[in-house]
Amino acid sequence: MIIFKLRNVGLALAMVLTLGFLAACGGDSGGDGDATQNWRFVTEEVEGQVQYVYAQEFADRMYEKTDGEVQIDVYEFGGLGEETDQVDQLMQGTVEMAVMSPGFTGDMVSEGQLFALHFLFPDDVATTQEILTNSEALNTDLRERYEEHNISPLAYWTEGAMQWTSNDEPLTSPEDFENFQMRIQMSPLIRESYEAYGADPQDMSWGELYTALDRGTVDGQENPIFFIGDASFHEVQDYMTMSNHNNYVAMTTVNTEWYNELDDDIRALVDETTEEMQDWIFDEQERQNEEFITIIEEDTDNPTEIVELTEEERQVFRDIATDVREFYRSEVSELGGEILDKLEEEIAEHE
Ligand code: 6CS
Repeated sequence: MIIFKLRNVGLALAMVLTLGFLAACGGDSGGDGDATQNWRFVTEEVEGQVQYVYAQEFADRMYEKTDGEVQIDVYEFGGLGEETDQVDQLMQGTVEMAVMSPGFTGDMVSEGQLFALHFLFPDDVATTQEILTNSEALNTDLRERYEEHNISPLAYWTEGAMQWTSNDEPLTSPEDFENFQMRIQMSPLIRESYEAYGADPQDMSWGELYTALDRGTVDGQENPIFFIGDASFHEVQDYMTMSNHNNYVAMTTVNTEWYNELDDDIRALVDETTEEMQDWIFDEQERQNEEFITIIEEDTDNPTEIVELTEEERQVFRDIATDVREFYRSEVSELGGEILDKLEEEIAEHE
């Protein structure tokens, strides 16, 4: 088990500063005399990748703002298990914070599956980030649905537009998806989205994906460019189709009970930091996605042909994907698509 702990250096200093901080902010130490707060923040990615650096930056900011009172240990993917284990850990409160992909909560929070809908958000990633940050449908209505499961999404943010990878031929039309073994996250609506194109989706953790692509257990997958490059999926795939069919959305989540019981001043700092991080992580994902397109292009040992979909080709997929929204409304949503309706109105205001 690999656990990355941050800022062990300085812990002693933090302990000394703790009493002073608590006096200043009026907080308490739970009456146990141990004033330092140690939180666990688990991510689905490894060191250097977008989710991990998000958690690291978050931890640094909280440490500074509280003069060392709050120390957050950041765990990379695999440190505490796979993605679905991490969802359980957050719900149970074994970890306090998590960066979570809605795709791994699909069986539990049906409404959260709306992020699986292709061509829902604008093509412009910055506009998508603005919607994710300000949407009432997501930040109030969807949050309430997650809170029924003891998960509070404090923010939603993009890790970039997703692209498809494949072998043999690029994915440019629904015909190319006929019987295509598409790796997906565990969400019934992601499955439906790819079945609508004619594919044969298979869910698995990304930890198994490189080997599965290499052995041909699955034929292809979707992810933002930085992740395709950093996880080396391009090494075992011949084509990357620039489909921009969806954004990879991540959520900054906390255990609801734990969060509600936080000292007011500390909770305000968590909220303030979450808000500040929206612009920071947008720039970071952009930087990493730009960096990795060059890395993939220049990797002559593992050549990847990059294919841009035309607007006409995208329109064929968009038409099919639009029908999947009706499936979400009638078969997936427990609210008849109420949250999706509101989100669509908010998106329309931006277009
Ligand atoms: O494909 C996945 O499952 C992984 N992709 C990203 C961009 N982050 C973590 C996630 O588990």
